[in-house]
Amino acid sequence: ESTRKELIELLNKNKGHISGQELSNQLGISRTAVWKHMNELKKDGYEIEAVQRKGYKILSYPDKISENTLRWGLDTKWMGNELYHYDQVESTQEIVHQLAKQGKPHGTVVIADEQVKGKGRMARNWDSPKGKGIWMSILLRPNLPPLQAPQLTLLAATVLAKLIAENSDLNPQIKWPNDLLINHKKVSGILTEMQAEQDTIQYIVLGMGMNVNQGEDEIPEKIRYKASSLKVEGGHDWNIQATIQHILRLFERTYDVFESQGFETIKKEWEHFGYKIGEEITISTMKETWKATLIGIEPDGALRARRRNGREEKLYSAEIHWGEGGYH
Ligand code: BTX
Repeated sequence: ESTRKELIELLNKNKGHISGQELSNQLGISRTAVWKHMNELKKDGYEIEAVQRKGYKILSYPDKISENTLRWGLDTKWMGNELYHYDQVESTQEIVHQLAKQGKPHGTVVIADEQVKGKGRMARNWDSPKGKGIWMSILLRPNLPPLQAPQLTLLAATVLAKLIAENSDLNPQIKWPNDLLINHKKVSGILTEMQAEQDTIQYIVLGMGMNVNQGEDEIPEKIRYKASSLKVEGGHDWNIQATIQHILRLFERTYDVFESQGFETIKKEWEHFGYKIGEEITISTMKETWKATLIGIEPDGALRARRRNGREEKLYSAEIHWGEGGYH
């Protein structure tokens, strides 16, 4: 198992072909053993080219997502340098919390094909069916005061919205603070969990869930009226593996901009995708529910809304809904 992993890594590192002899030297196994491993890889769906006197080269990876396939061609600086993939987990959030406590670095990523106890906010659940979406958590160790942590949620939402807008005709919108909607239905949610001590953030676990290839009947009936997937809205399947890599790249780039220039650039992008900006909605806080017009977000990421009596308020935590019967 570990030889196989090393073998894939060697093949990965090499842009051209790598000879059987070289592989046998580096791995400390016989050339026959190398050859046997190659056959195993082919059986698993790797397409491997063997050229006389030049050696082996991976032409393509199996469809099945794995740590190797995710790392292949991932040209990021810090995002996903440590990357873990699981077939099934309770929640990727919990795994990243554990990894954080073990001291894993900023940019550590955990991805699962399926979550059996996917978490939403406030102990709600997040439906994460096998192989149908992106269920991923990222460990961040930002140098920020805890009060600014919500900016990272907005940043993540902006990244996902940009990704969809750049790769389809769909029109993603961000519902403050953390939902991504297409045609008024939720396709993605973000869960930011913070471990802080007094005025420093120890770490943040940023969870992103995105419904990708569910057909309409694969979305739980209970939430079908308000939830959707990229496939349902766009009419075709997406390559989950490529999309994950794309998110990691775009996230890294956006985060680097955020780190060097502050929230201002992100704020503009967020507002470009902002849902119901300028429209009247209903806001619920712990204390009350009221009608308001959404104005936009503040330089620190808080929501700005205007009451019917004209008074403006700045909100750090609230639920927004609209239409009959509410929504969340
Ligand atoms: P949220 O609390 O805003 O949304 C949860 C609510 O959304 C649920 O109560 C339900 O009504 C609805 N819902 C549940 N599943 C889905 C779904 N697949 N698509 C659309 N609507 C749904 C949003 O919480 C934050 C979700 C974060 C999920 C990621 S996945 C990776 C990481 N691991 C983990 O356990 N959570 C995060």
